[in-house]
Amino acid sequence: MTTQGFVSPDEIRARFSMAMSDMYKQEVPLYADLLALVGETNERVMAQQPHLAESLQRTGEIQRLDAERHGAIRVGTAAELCTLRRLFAVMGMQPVGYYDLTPAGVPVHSTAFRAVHEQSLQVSPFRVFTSLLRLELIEDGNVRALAETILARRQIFTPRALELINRFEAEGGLCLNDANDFVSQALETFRWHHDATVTAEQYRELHDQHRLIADVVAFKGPHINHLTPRTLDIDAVQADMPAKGITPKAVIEGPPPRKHPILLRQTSFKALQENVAFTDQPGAANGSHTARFGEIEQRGAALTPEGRSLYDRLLNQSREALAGFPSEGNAMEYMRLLGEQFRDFPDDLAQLREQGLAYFRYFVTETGKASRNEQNRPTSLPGLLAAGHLRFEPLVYEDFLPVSAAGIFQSNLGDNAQSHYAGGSTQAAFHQALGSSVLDELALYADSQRRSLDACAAQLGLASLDL
Ligand code: OOG
Ligand code: NI
Repeated sequence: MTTQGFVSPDEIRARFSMAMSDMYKQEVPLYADLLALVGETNERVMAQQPHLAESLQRTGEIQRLDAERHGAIRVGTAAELCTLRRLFAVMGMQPVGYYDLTPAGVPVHSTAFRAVHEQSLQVSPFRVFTSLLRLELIEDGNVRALAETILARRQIFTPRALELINRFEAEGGLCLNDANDFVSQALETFRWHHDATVTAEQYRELHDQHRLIADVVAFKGPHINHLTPRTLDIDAVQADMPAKGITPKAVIEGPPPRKHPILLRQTSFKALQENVAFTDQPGAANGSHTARFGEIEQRGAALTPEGRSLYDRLLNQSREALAGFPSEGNAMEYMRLLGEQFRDFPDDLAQLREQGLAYFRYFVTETGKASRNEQNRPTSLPGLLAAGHLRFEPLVYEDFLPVSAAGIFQSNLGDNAQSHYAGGSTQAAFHQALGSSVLDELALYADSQRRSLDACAAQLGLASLDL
C-alpha cells in the first residue's frame, strides 16, 4: 500500500499475473503440466549448479523465478490497443519495444507491456506480448470489410473495468477493494469464449484469408493464447516434454545453448483443437479452432546495441546457411549451424563486459565495504573490479525477439501461413493506434546499469563511477 491508501501498481500486477495463471490452468490443463515440469527442472538445475543458484540469489532472480511468466494476446483495432495500454498502466505496465512481424509473413505489429524499473520487475516481471492485426494488409476487400464490421461491434472490456481505469487515471490509484475488483474485471478481457461472434461461413472466409485473422476477429475478446514460464534449462525441458504427453515444436528459437545464456531461448507446444459454437449453430459447439498453446523460455543477458547486432548477424548467417525454414526435417542441421556461427560470440562474462556486448548490474563486495576508508584504494571501475571491491552480474533480458516471435506464431498457425506482405516499417502508425510511443528497451537497460553504478559509487563514498 502507498500513502493515500492506494495499492501499488506492482502489487496489482503481481495479483493479476497469479489470477491469469490460475485461469489458464483451468482453461488449458497442459499448461499446469508444463508448469510442474518447469518447476522440477529448475529445482534440479539449482541443486546441480550451485554457482548459478548463488548468482540468482545475488540478483534476486531466485525470488521472482516461480512467479515469472509472459502471455500473449492479439487485438483487432486501434481503439482496443489504446484501451489496453490504459488497462496495463493500472498494473504499472508500459509498452516497451516495437516488433514488426510482417517481414516474417505474419500480418501484425506488436509491443510488450511490462514493468520498466528493476525494483518493479523484482516484484513481478509479468509481461504481455500484444499484437495489433494489420487489417490494411488483407487483400480481399470483402473480407476486410467483414472483419472491420465485426470488430466495430464488439466491446472487449467490461463496463466496470472501464470505470476503474477511469478512476485510476483521475485519482492516481486504486484502493484495496477497487484493486481486487479491477483484477477480476480485467481478467474477463483475456478469457476464452467458446461462443464465436460469427457464422460458420464467416469464420471460414476469415480463416481462408489467414488463420490469425479468424483468431482475432471471430471471438468476443482477445483470449490469452499462451502463458510462458521461465526455465533454467530449456534443452532439458524440451527433451522431457514428450514423456509428459506434450509435443514441442521442432527447434528452440533464439541463440544456441551456452555457458552464459544471452537474450532469450523459446520453444512452444502445438495449439489445441477447441470446440466453438458459431452464431448459426448456437450451443452446438461443433466447430473447431486452434489458437492456444504453451511455451517455455530461458532468459539470459540483455545485450547492448553492439551485442545485439552481433547476435542478429550470427542468427541471420545460420538461417541463410540452412536451406529453407527450420523444421522437423532439418532441426539437427540448424542447431549445428547455430553452434558453429555463435562460436564468434564470447561465452565469458568478463569478455562480454569488456567488449561492451552486454549490460550488467554491479555489487559492492565485503572487501569493497571494508576498504572504503583506505588510502590508495582503486577508484575506477576496472581497478575496483580487479581488486575485488566490486563484482557484476548480467542484467536479465526482459523483452522479446522478432525472429523468435515469428517462429512461435508460425508454429501454431500452421505451415500455410508463410505469406508475404509488402510495405515497410509502420512504427508511426502503431504509435498512433496505441495513443503513445513505445519505450526504447535499450535505454531502459542502460538506465538500470547506470543506477547500479551510482549505487555502488555511493556505497563506496566515491563521486561517480564510469564504465
Ligand atoms: C505471440 C507470439 C510471440 C513470443 O514469446 O515471442 C511470443 C502470439 O502468438 O500472439 O509470444
Ligand atoms: Ni510467447
